[in-house]
Amino acid sequence: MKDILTAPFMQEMIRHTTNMYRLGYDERNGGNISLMLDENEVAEYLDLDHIIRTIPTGFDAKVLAGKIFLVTGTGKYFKNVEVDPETNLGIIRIAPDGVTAELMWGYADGGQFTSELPAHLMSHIARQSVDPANRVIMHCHPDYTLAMTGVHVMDERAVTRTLWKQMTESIVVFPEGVGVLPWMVCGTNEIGEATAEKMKTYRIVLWTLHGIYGCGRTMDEAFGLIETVEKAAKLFLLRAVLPEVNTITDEDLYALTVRFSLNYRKDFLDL
Ligand code: 2HA
Ligand code: ZN
Repeated sequence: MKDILTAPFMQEMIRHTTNMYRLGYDERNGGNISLMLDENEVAEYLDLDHIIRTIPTGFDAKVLAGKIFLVTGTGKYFKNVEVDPETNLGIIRIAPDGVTAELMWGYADGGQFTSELPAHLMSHIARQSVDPANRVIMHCHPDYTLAMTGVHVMDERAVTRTLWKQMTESIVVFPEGVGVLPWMVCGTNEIGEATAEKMKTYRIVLWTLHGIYGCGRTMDEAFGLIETVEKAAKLFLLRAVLPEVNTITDEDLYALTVRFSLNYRKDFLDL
């Protein structure tokens, strides 16, 4: 067996949690990430028959039975993942009954996965239905995005248009736009279901006055979506109190969709 701390998926998780903490996206125990792992890859590092203990998932995730995830721990700080991955992260496999998670590694202090596991697993199910290659669900609390959700009309078309018009890259990175949820109690199946529903259409979902969800085939894709939204939200706030002199028009946005062959959200442009 190889040392799991050297596994590429582990290194990637450590790099992202560390980087996101340094960026200020994940204060205290804020944020959570789940990464779907390949069983054959995991088998190089762990005995697949060895289950440390079982933990209730909190809802029926039967369609994910047998799937293995590397997940950040509840109450754990992203800044500490680097120094103690085995306490702050865990590897779980969804049992055949769908309501049990089998702990295969980690949560070494007796802990468990993030309280947002329902939102993660439901989002994985939703993304798998539209993109079987999706492996990552990532949640965090970046400053400018949160500030924007407090001062902007939280309507998907309006928010998307504002983000698209802040900088040229926005529509190229998220041509489908961004999903939006009103303020809701977090850590519940309700917010999980609402997030997953949005994830069928969008790879980014904003939780008003809480944070952002991103997904992707890779950690880079999920993180890249989040940092691009965060940058556009920052530009929106930097420009908010200044007179507008130059703008990106709807015709300009359309020209970008042609140049980059984007499958964009047509009804979000006024042409
Ligand atoms: O894990 O971010 O939404 C802490 C949170 C809950
Ligand atoms: Zn959160």
